Amino acid sequence: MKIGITCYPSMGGSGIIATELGIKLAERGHDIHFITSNIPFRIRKPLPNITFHQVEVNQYSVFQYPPYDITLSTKIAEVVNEYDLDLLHMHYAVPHAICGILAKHMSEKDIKIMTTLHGTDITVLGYDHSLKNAIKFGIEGSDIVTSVSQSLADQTKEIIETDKDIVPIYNFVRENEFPTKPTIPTEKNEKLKSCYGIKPEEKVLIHVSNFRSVKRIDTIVDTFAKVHKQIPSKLLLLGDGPELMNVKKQARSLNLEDKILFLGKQNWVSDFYQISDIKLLLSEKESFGLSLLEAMKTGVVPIGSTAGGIKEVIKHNETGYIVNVGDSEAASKYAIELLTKPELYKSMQEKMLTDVSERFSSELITDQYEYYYKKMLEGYND
Ligand code: GMT
Repeated sequence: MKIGITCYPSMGGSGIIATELGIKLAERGHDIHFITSNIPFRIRKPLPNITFHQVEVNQYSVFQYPPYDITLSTKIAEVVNEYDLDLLHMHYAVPHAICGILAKHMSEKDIKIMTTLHGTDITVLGYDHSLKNAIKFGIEGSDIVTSVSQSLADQTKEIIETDKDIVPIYNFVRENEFPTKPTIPTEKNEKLKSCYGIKPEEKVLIHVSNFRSVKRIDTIVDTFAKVHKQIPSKLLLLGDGPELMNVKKQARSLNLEDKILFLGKQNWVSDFYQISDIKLLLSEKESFGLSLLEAMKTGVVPIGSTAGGIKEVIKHNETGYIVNVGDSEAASKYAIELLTKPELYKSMQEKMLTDVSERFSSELITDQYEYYYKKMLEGYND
């Protein structure tokens, strides 16, 4: 198939999934055309069957706001015609689903459109009155709509007030990108720990995000403060965003500045998971939590919150733990239990690795997308 993919190409999870899916599909022989504002950051080298088409927004001085949406739609229509694409896969409802529909009208082809909803496009932007109707239009005008969890599908129907069928297809990681860490500490991992001033006997907790308020990093720091009182440990915080300064302030007020390592944005997080013991994701909104899956595939046991799709990724008491939003008491209790009972940690880790390979394998998820592409081309939903 000849497939056009549009996504935000920077570091967010939606762009990562769009890119990883494009790579998997290209490996299966499909012709993949990324139509984006930049080369997606996970594409590190030229790959057969992948072409990148850059959307360059006109900065004409009359424009108070550069018209990304219009330029993108025009570019998509051009690529559809030039390469005779079979379908478009738009990631993130705003504005991409709407641009897909606009491009279809501009092109000479009755092209099929799949839209994948990723989370904040619904759970944050869906509450914005100035966008809600446009999101509904994008969803209802797409041939197939998928969401990254059942929870997001349910929330979409409620928030956007639509009866459109929404097919949940979980996120995945490409297995080679997140190798499972060896059970015995390796020289390489010990060296990395020492580079960051982490002593061999110290346990490592990790959180990776865009530091927005929905991530509730305050609860992560509170959890760590409680763990640190009982266990020699460090907390790795990877990422950057609006809450960073508040988190630093909180760390200072708890006298934990030298125990919490603020590592900023990192392109390749896999190495940090290799040296981590526990992954924390305690958000108040989270449609899936791709970073959970990345950690779990590496063998890092997760503690998540009850928000959105996290409950679908972690099986409480089996493959990790789930706590209420804001409950640092419960999160620290579970973390201490895991870090002081190696047998418990090991058995949970084993179940987690099996579950990840069974429910979230890159082959399984790519099969699901391929299945719905084919259905769409056969006229499903006409
Ligand atoms: O976390 C964000 O706000 C970024 C957003 C994105 O577009 O990258 O993440 C959303 O999509 C990811 C990929 O499907 C999901 O794993 C994240 O859970 C989701 N974020 C939220 O729902 C808050």
